[in-house]
Amino acid sequence: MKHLSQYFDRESQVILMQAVLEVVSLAPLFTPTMPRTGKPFSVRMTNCGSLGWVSDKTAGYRYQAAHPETGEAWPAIPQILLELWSKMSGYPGPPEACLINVYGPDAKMGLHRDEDENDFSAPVISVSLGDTARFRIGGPKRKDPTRSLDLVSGDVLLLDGESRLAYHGIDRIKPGTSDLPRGILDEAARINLTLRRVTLP
Ligand code: MD6
Ligand code: FE
Repeated sequence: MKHLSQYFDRESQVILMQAVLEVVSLAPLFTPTMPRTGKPFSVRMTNCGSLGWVSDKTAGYRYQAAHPETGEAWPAIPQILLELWSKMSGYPGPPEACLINVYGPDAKMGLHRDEDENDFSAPVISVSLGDTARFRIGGPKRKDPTRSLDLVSGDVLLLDGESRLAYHGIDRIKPGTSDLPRGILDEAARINLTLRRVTLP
């Protein structure tokens, strides 16, 4: 795992937030639900890229080319994120999916692995914006010991190699820890962007 503390400066964070707002205006946030139980996530989501990650009660976790509510194609991945991927990924092809997770002050994300992709040789790269989050990461088994770190606005996290399939999650948000303007997303305490390659090149 690579944790690049404050990789994006304030100016770049503002550019990223504006890009997120533009994506959200074209591809509205939706609330995914858990496979089988239909329990709603506490995080709201949208995507950009040729594929987007979605989940619902009947069809479960998957990638698809269309927004689950509007049926429209996802907007393009912003240039600044394509540049991050080409600098950091070491992967011979562009990312296909950028999942946008929007956390309110009480939202969390349970321990999970990013394992819905067909190509695990590509890293998963994330960018955090807004309030600080307590991130937990363990090993390849759910019961492996974990350690925690804070993800601060502007941080980049890269999971590759052994960490690519490690269990991880967000225990809690620390509300009010960032003054980054959220624009129309005024209820958004924190936003996390994850860039992923889904299919083999
Ligand atoms: C989050 N992040 O930071 C949740 N997954 O809100 C993730 O689930 C994640 O940050 C894979 C790689 C990097 C991540
Ligand atoms: Fe993840």
